[in-house]
Amino acid sequence: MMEGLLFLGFVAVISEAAPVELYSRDKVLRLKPENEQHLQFLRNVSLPEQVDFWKPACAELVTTNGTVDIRVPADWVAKLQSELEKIALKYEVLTEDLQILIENQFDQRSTRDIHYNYEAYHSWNEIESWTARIAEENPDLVSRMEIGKTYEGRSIYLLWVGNRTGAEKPAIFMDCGIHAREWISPAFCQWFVKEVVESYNSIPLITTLFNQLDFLVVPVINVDGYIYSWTKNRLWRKTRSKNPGSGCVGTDPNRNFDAKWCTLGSSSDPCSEIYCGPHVESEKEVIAVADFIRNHSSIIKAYLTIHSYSQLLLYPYSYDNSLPFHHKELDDLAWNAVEKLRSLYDTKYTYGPGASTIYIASGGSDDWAYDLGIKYSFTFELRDTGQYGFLLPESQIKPTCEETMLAVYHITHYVLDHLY
Ligand code: 0X9
Ligand code: ZN
Ligand code: ZN
Repeated sequence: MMEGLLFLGFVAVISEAAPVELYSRDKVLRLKPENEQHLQFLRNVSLPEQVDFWKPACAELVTTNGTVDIRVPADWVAKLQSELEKIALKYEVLTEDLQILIENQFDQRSTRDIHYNYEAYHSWNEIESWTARIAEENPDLVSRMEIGKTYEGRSIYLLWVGNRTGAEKPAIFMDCGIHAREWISPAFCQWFVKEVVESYNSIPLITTLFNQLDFLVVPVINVDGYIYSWTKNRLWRKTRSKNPGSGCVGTDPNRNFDAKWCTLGSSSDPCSEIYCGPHVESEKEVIAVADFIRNHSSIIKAYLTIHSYSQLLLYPYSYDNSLPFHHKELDDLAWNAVEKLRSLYDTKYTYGPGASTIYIASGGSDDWAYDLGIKYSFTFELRDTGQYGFLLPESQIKPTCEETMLAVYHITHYVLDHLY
């Protein structure tokens, strides 16, 4: 049976081709707006419709204190470059040909070994069968449950990881794959579960840890979007729900939570990358996660949500500039966590409240979880800082996951020492 499963997995892998050529000769530019005129330009019609914002995800979120990464369609590059020069808006070219970068990522996918390969990105089929297998192979430590279905009817799984002591234990909730194109995120959730399972049996410290708490891990929330990013458009972000009366598809799940929903830093335009949806929790994927957390809020002591890219560790609030009641404690904890992370490969993270560290954006899961009463609520933005962006090469999966583990373990130990 096992052999059969693995073989099927293999067949599925080799039949996966790179998505259609949407991005031939498109460039990714990093802009450095320095004044109001620059911001005006970026928010303005002088940008072609098809330009998309990588970081931040939308023109409305651009500020003067940061940089902006945008994708520019091939036939617009020359025109845009001359306009940028006219107003002296400085930029650098991050990517010369986006399609080549995308195709390289598909071509260079490492070959599977007989065991599961944690240093490769995996399709949803592979991840789904992995969730079944890891639970099957570790019946004492991992159980899989379905917490809901996606818009297109697929299962959203949660892995309940922890030694069954019989007693009710505090838990840390972690989700990955809210945004479809951030592939390193599901890869981290898989790495995390693997690491925990392996070290449970070999490292006494970890054994003790798992007698005291559980991890609740959702490897991919936005399954429909994730599949779409594998098959149709590598840079898809949102869900795949249809918007009545609009040709544009999808809602940004991280603008759809009940946290000052659809106010600042989100859009009511279904065509926007940061569309908040028709109402709070309109997305089945968001309901699934929010319902699960509400139903287990007495045991969930920390909420971690994994995104990419930018190398940030964010705590509330993002919905406005106010600071959470526990901001001093969260700030210290974040500082220590990024120090641990940096100790391995010297990867530098910035940390702080979302609004002042990245941008104001309402309707996010971290703010919602915090306001529900989960004190330790963090958003991770994993590697890199823009060289590859969402197209982080597979060769960076291992170091990224290893260093991130240190931060997550640090938070875990802290939470255990500060139960509330
Ligand atoms: O904008 C987001 O949703 C996150 N960045 S990403 O590039 N991965 O899309 C940041 C989320 C920070 N938290 C909130 N805005 N609540
Ligand atoms: Zn609805
Ligand atoms: Zn994201």
